Amino acid sequence: MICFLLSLFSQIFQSGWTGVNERTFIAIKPDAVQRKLVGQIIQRFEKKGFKLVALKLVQASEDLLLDHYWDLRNKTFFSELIHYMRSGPVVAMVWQGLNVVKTARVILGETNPADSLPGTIRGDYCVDVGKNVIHGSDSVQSAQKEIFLWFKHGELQLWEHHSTPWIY
Ligand code: DAT
Ligand code: MG
Repeated sequence: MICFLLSLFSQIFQSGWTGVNERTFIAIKPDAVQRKLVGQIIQRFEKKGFKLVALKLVQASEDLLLDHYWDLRNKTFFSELIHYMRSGPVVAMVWQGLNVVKTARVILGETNPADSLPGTIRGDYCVDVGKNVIHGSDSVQSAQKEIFLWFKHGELQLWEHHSTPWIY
């Protein structure tokens, strides 16, 4: 119990940092994995200057997805969304950097690809809101919850980005 509380505190504390240590949860969805878009999507975050602190290929369980999308449980598309997210592996990632939560949402584009500008991931790679290739946390608080849901404490890497002084 004490170990669990210490682990929980440590996770929340680390992922709750702001400034250059802000973190967000990004998931490349099953359609993008199938369509071989993983490399191009990761490259956009790397080129921007954000730091990758965790990455894994996951076949998400129904329980994990119910927790992840709990706020949407009463939406008409909810069961379709869970089915889609279980249709293949997902690339789960944590990215870190200044304003990463907000900036990642800009990089993603709007929820509906039809509203997403060219140059954004959803604007460039998809057409259907039900297959919109990528997830990004919508707030620092959601990011904390989602990182805790998808990753164990030891799966987040603390490392120094050699180009940090050239980015900040
Ligand atoms: P976002 O993923 O941009 O944060 P969201 O949290 O409102 O958007 O919804 C989660 C996912 O649910 C979204 O990426 C795609 C799906 N979705 C949202 N609105 C939908 C709709 N009207 N029809 C079908 N799927 C929808
Ligand atoms: Mg959302």
